[in-house]
Amino acid sequence: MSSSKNYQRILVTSALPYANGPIHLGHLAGAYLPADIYVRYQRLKKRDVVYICGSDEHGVPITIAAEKKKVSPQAIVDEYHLRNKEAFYKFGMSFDYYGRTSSPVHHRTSQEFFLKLMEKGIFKKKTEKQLYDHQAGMFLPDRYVRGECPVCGFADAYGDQCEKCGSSLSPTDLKNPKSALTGQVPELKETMHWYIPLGDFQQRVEAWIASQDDWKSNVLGQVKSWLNQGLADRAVTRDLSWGVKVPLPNAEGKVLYVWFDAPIGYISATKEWAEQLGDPERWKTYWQDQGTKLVHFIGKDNIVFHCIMFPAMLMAHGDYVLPDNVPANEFLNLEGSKLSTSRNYAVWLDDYLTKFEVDPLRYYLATTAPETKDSDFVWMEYLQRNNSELADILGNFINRTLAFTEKRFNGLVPPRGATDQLDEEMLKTLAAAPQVIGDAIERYELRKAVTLLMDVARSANKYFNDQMPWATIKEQPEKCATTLNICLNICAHLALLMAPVLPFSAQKLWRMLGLDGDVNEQGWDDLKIDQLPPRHKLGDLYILFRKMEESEIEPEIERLRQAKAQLNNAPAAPAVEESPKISIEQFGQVQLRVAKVLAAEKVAKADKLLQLQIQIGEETRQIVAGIALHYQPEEMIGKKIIVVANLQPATVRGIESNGMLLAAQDENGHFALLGLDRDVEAGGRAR
Ligand code: B3M
Ligand code: ZN
Repeated sequence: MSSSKNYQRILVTSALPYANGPIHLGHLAGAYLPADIYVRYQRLKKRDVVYICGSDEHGVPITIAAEKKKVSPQAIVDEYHLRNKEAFYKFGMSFDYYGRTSSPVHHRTSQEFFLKLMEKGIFKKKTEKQLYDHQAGMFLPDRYVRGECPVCGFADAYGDQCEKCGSSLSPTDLKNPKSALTGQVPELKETMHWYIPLGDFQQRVEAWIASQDDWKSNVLGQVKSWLNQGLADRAVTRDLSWGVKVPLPNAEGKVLYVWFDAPIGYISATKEWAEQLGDPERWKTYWQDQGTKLVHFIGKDNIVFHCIMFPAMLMAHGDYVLPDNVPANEFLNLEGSKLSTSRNYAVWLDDYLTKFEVDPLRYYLATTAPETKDSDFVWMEYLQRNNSELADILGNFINRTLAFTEKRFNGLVPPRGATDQLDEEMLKTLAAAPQVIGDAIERYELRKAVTLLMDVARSANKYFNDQMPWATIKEQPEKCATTLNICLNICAHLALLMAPVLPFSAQKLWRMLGLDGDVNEQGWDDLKIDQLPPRHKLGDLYILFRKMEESEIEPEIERLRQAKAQLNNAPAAPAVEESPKISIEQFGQVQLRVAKVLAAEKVAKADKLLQLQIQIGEETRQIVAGIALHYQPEEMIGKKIIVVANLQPATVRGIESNGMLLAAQDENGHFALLGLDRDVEAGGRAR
């Protein structure tokens, strides 16, 4: 294992997805596929590895989803727990155990954890005023309140977190809070809760973080900025009816905060796994013996909980190991826009699986994993990667090798004779591949690992071309036999090397090579260069990676385009190619000018309109602009904007408008004014 510590076993977790909706590609690319590739590799390395995941079934995200659908929280989690578990397995996620936080073992485990911390005197009990919705008759924790983020000003932040800037918040931090249930402005009411004083752990967490020299910089960056702000008390209980009950008398109506119980879900799921094995104490080795390498795979929005809050809880408890690494990923966008579950702008895994194959998706997601920055899922790229890499490089090499053997050697592995320089080079590349690919996986660099895998297939194709077996078969049959012997053994190696990323195709290839058993149970370093001995009989030949047609993905692209258009509340912007081209002269007829806003006011009875007085050079004029939902009159004054100055005058709501300002719209329909990146006099021409 690359980490300098001497570990004897590995415990891998993927974030427990909320069982309040289906799994989409963003989830897979962040916390699931990377973990699965890592775990599959570790199993092939014959390491003792356990992979844990499960449904997060508590918290406000669940109850809000239930309220929306007008069903009970239990009904919501029952539905999505099963649905997500099934979709994950179809996608090849090789969890050793997929638990759920509604299980009795989990409730007991998190209550015991809470009591232990309480007995150790860790918690502070505080009575504070919290937001209360009289109409709904309940307190409004976490996502039950929305309002303006005090850090970045985002208008629609949640009571527990701002999705825009990532800040972790308390409901009372929000400006202009509104109840997510009734839309009412909440009132303040006193309530008592248990708090973990994270400040008491600041030094220990800091020292622990400082000793992590192999963590990803995006993770360390976030953690350090949290630590720099200073850690505050954080409530670990909530006034809610859904969740793990606070195990104390006089705690009616109080449950554990979901971010207190959910990470303990990793522990309870490991307990259930051990029980299922018939070795109920076994979980302890994984959680309590310092020889365990604990790795949490998560998305970036969960960093603070996995790198500060949960470690502090584990430190406070005292019996547990701390994570060795938290290789959090950034976000995956979709066709250039942010994924959004609530707005149905996503590709859902279970829907994908009804139409397409698993491995091409695993491959494309691995090549575009948002390891160091946000990345983008683009259907056309998915198709190209499938066709030009999986089919044309990897698939092609396998197919030409097997087809040639079938035709010229009756499907029997030919013997290897004397080798030349090209043969030796190829064999050397092949012998080195497990180590270089493995090192990349150990470092959580999966994009790199996949590139290295494809490089082996590229070299193999080049080797095939350079050795020209179709020509040597006539004059140098022995050389031809040697070439094919090597190519076939490359195929056996490729099956193994691709197994972590492409487990289904790897196994198909294993069969096509006439090999028994499961490629996923081989040893990463055990394949011999003569894995396929002379006269070994190959299996039946199939096409491993089918080329896809654009027509197959067009409906998907169209659906997303429409979803985007709906978000904008306007017809879809037509693709640029669809508009007729104009000449530079035609464009020159449009007079674009820099203008300075002198005055601005709202237009009565037209909530979208602002009436602006603008200055263009010496001239002052008036325009009416539909930006009032996004800009306040005060903030417009003094701004330099770009206007179309020679537009025919128009009358809007009885007000004359002499020109038009330019603004762009994002996927949520919000305007951004076009401006200047350095100051230019009002009147200046833009072109
Ligand atoms: N359910 C948040 C999420 O799905 C949360 C993760 C829990 S991991 C212990 O983003
Ligand atoms: Zn914010």
